[in-house]
Amino acid sequence: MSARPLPFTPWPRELAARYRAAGYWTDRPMTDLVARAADAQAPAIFCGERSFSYGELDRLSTQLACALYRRGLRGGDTALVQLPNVAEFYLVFFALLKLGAAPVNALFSHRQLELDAYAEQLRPALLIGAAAQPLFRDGTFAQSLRGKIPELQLTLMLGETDYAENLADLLVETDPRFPAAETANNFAPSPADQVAFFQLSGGSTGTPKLIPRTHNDYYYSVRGSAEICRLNSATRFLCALPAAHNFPLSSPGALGVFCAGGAVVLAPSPEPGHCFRLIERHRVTLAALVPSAVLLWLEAAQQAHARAQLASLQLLQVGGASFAEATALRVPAELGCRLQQVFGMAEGLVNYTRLDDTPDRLFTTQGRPMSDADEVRVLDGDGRPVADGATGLLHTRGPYTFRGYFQAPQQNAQVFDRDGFYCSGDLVQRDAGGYLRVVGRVKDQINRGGEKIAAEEVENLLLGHAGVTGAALVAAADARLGEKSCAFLVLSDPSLKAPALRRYLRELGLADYKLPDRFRFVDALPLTAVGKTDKVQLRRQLADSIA
Ligand code: AMP
Ligand code: DBH
Repeated sequence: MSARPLPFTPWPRELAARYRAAGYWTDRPMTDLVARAADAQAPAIFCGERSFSYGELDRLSTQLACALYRRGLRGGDTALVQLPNVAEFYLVFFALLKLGAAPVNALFSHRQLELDAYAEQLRPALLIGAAAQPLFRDGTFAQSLRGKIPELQLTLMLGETDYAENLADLLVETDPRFPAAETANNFAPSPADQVAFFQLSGGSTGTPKLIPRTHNDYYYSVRGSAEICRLNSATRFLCALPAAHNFPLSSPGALGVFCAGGAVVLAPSPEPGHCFRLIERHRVTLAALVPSAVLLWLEAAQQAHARAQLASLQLLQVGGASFAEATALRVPAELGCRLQQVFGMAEGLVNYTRLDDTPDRLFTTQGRPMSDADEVRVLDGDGRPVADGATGLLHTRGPYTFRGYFQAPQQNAQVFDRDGFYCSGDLVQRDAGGYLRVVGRVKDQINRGGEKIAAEEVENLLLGHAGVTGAALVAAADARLGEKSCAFLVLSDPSLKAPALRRYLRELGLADYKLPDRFRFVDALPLTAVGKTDKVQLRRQLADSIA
């Protein structure tokens, strides 16, 4: 039975042929990562007191795929998944890939609003959540989703609830009428040139966007990244950022580690106390952090005993937000490991400093593209290339950069140029060697310690409040997070105060990290010559008032 393929924007035929001929696209599904592991006995995942070998990862994900199949899930279906940093995240991911069902993995910090938006776009047949997430403590939200999404047939929760089957039970479920080996003959991964799963965009528009990623393109980004980072079977990777995020999933992330036969050590968060203990216990060699978490680690490593816990750590990758040179310099000196800067995006392109780069490049650039086939153009506002070293907008296309957001023709028309290059909205400078420096952005987004906030999404919600007549969300510099958010508001109800507005947003179901850190109440918002909110002026006002 062949599944109905999920819609996505394909690469042009000539480019696809070139990517295949060059060996970037291998036409193999990502399930090979577990189904064809070199050493089935080797450990793949450490999660609390549990560990899983490659063989177990393969067997349990097949078993789960069979249990889902028995419950009616089929290839071509989609799934909305929200799990914390636990082994089940990968078991579910591979189970769904084996079935040919495409998940979107929401971040654990996402709430109703984000999950609703993903569900409305994907129409999932399956919802997997965690009882530990406040949203799923009772069945209200799951039920409301079922009401809105008739396609939703099956809800599973990690942990005990009184309204859904426990995911853990399905992992060990056997049914003599449907042996796993036979059941598994009924399904297969989607073809490698089709959608494997959906990645999340940080976004700059009113609704969060989904990024279709194919087996071919994502698998290549993972393989290429693992090679650049020289991963091998001795690699022990600490996954302390949200497991679903593109960085710890694929740059090279957990999937890169599986590619190399190493092991992933899961941490619930980047909190240094716990992470340092895990590093010591599992002899972790590689970790990935956002800049704000590096500051916490540097602080903690001032203690000699804490610093000693890091002895096995060889490489610290830092990315997701701009990383100050002064902090970068402290990494080798104070954490005793090498630094790698990573500038990536869930849409595709990932840049790395290389392990043998000169200190100048290592500390002052965000690296160069992973692949020789990545095409990067740095253009001025009129679409003309700028000189090396000058600031311009990053445009890119390549073997693992997507060609269109899921069902978003208007947005796609804006962010892709005639040649199919994606404009990320980042302002960069490129040197003669192709190394990029990220110096700013034009997209209407706040990068709060690596967590991206689309200004328009929050502004629209604020404007939905009866007492608000004008709203603009802008970034304010912050020593710890890099940026925090400030909402400039024009009120029709002058009695409105910040706590009530925060409560209002939270009750709408907005993720906490998107709640404005500050509010400023003004008589009117400044306008540009064409009548748009003048955010440049608002940011300047804010900087002046803070200084
Ligand atoms: P997203 O689209 O949510 O995957 O976020 C990707 C964006 O994060 C990029 O377009 C950049 O704006 C930002 N970003 C990622 N890595 C870095 C970095 N190393 N330095 C500065 N900005 C970064
Ligand atoms: O911020 C990002 O989205 C990001 C950062 C580093 C990313 O997607 C990646 C590496 O792959």
